[in-house]
Parts: sequence; structure tokens; C-alpha cells
Amino acid sequence: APRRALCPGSYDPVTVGHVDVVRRAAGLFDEVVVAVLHNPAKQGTFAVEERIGFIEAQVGDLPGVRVEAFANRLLVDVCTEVGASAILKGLRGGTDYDYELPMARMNAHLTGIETVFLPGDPALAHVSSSLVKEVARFGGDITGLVSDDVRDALLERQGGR
Ligand code: COD
Repeated sequence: APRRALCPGSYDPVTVGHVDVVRRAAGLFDEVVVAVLHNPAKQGTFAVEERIGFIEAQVGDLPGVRVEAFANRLLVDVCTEVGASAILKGLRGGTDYDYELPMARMNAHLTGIETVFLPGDPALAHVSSSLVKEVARFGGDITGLVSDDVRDALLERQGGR
């Protein structure tokens, strides 16, 4: 059976950091499902359909990679539904680890699903959707942190919300 990993996130919007993690995941697993999910701690900026479009434009051509959204669902239930044997997450540093570890343990508790952590590219350790949006909102240049399409969409909405 093909080895399938889930790369979950808010992707609001997708950044070069996310793209790096998905690319590397695609090299490790037969199939990768990029899952756009709701983080109850975050307010959304882009509609889910827009987020999916931005992700597909950047990783849709990678073999074995597909992008899907899942509304109001537990991550472990999404894994069961798509047949994923692992959750794959990128770590920028210790803060990400502290945030991710309880979720990894909770998800393992719920269904036994494993979480695999990939160390993020240190050159991209400062890149997050929220910081990119903040820089854009106050007129900073976000070129190279997101695709040109995402940058233009953020600028169009006056730097986001
Ligand atoms: N370098 C490396 N990794 C990066 C970088 C970067 N520059 N930027 C982002 N990442 C990684 C993050 O560490 C994260 O692993 C992933 O990319 C996604 O990041 P975000 O910010 O888009 O997504 P989050 O953290 O908001 O996603 C949280 C989830 C939506 C996955 C979570 O809330 C969830 O599982 N929700 C579903 C409900 C659920 O099951 N809750 C119970 C959990 S125990």
C-alpha cells in the first residue's frame, strides 16, 4: 500500500516555509495530502477556496501531492478518512516544538497516529503566515516570502486583516 502523509495547517496564506516542507514530504512519502484545516485559535484572512488555489499553484505539480480542505473536523479523523499513516509537520524552532508536541501526543492518544517532525530550513525560520500578513499590512515588502500571486492578493486587500 502507498505510504501517505498528511501535511495539515491553516495555510492562511501558504508561505515559502510551507512549500519547502511539502516538497520535502513529497520526497519521503508516496503520497502527500496537504490538508487545509481550521485552527480554532486563529481568525481567517483568506477564504478556504483561495488558500487551496494558492497552494495548488505552488505544489500541485509535485507527483503524489494533492490539496484538500476539511471543515470542522478533528485532524485524526481526516487522517483516517484519507488513509494517512503519518502527520508531517515542519518545525521552525523550540516554540513550534512546544506548540506541536501536545498536539502530536493528543493525536497519538486518540488513534495511535504518528507525527513526523521535519526540521525547517533555517533560512526560512522567520517566515510565518501571521508575520507575513503583519509586514504586508504596514507596507513592508513580502516578495520572496510568499508567491507573487499571494503577495498581490495580500496587497490588494490593503495588506490583509
Ligand atoms: N518552516 C518550517 N515549518 C513551517 C514554517 C517554516 N517557515 N512555516 C510553517 N511551518 C509549519 C508549522 O510549524 C506547522 O507545522 C505547519 O507548517 C502549518 O502551519 P500553519 O500556521 O499554517 O498551521 P497551524 O499551526 O495553524 O495548523 C494547526 C492545525 C490546523 C493543524 C490544528 O489546529 C488542527 O489540527 N486543527 C484541527 C482540529 C483538531 O484536530 N484539534 C485537536 C488537535 S490535538
